[in-house]
Amino acid sequence: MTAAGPDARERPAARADPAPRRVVLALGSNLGDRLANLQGGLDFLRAAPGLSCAAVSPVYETAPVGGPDQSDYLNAVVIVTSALPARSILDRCQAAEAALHRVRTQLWGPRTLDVDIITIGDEISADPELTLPHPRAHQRAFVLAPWHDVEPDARIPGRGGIGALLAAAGQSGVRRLSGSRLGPCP
Ligand code: A4P
Ligand code: MG
Repeated sequence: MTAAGPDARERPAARADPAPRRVVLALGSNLGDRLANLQGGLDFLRAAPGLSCAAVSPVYETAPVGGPDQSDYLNAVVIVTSALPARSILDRCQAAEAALHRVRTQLWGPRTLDVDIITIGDEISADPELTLPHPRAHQRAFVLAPWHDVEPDARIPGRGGIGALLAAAGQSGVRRLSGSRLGPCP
């Protein structure tokens, strides 16, 4: 009997590593040095175990949507691949926010860094701790416009193609910053 023989054949399929999925992350900042905060978030996510950076969008300056009176945001979208379960991906996003000294005082209030998970492959979840796809992303030009720049044919499960969603949302209040870019990624 060889070491790899019967043991290998009997190994249950469930032990196989799950296939990596495409994960779309939306980064936003409207406190402090906004561009440095987005770059810090990207650097943190690139270094996080289990995440591989696949693409990063241009940076947009965007008028705040909802929440209290607050200053304009910089927003960008980062696409990573990961075989991690959704909850572990959320943990890494929240660790990135904490590393950038995010303080939660007010829902939808100003923040040094917000990292929202927009989609994880085709996963659907109604869990308030991690709702997938993100429940408001399909209406938000500050997510759709940067995402569309790097993945024009992408879709939000249950909502449709992001080109049509962006056309419906309109682009008022969002402006691509030609002079500011994040990088590198991958
Ligand atoms: N949570 C549930 N689903 C998710 C998900 N898909 N991704 C939970 C990330 N988190 C998710 O989030 C509150 C809770 O949502 C978390 O505990 C998490 O478990 P939070 O980041 O603590 O608070 P928040 O960001 O103030 O709330 P929320 O509901 O995530 O707000 P949004 O929808 O992110 O809106 N305007 C412009 N121009 N640009 C912006 O980036 N962002 C917001 C925040 C409002 N207006 C904006 C922007
Ligand atoms: Mg958030």
